[in-house]
Amino acid sequence: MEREFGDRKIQLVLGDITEERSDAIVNAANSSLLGGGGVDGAIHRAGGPAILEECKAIRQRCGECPPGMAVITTGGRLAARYVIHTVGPVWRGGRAGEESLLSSCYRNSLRLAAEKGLSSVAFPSISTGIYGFPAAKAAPVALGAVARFLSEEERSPSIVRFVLFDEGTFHTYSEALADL
Ligand code: AR6
Repeated sequence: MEREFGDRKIQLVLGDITEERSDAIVNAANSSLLGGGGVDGAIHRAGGPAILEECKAIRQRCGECPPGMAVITTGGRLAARYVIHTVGPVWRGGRAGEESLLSSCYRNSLRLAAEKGLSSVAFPSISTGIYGFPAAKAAPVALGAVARFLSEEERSPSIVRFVLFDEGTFHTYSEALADL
């Protein structure tokens, strides 16, 4: 499933993001940047200790990473050259600015990719696992933020791929992409 936005496109695939060959993959991290469960644990396991070392150095230099923000490190042993770590909002019922923070995650991650001149980036579905953001609400926010960035920013990556881990999430994103 894919949709074009000028000469850029958004693709949706079902799969494991640690196997992605995009220039960068995005991690759904937490503010500590020191690892966790879900996709975060899988990325650190697959990419090895070099990723955590850089995260620790960023922590020492800049402190915690607040929700909505993003930082970039090496991809370590991953096929992807970089990992962009972004911190999604914890779902608190929808009236605590969750949608706007989620949108910032995608925008700030893509801004880092654009600054590095990357041409492909892969995202998981940020916040819809342990952080409890309903996928049906997250999908249009995620896809809308990426589509806006691809349409408006001249130096944006040419391909953004969402690598979705389960069929339910893939289906939800497919419907939201068709409706965008
Ligand atoms: N590839 C792609 N997607 C995956 C993978 C994978 N290998 N593994 C899980 N997912 P979550 P969050 C999906 O919980 O909600 C961590 O402890 C998963 O099915 O990883 O943002 C962090 O340290 C779901 O659809 O991230 C934070 O503390 C999506 O990725 C907290 O979890 C996101 O689920 C962040 O929670």
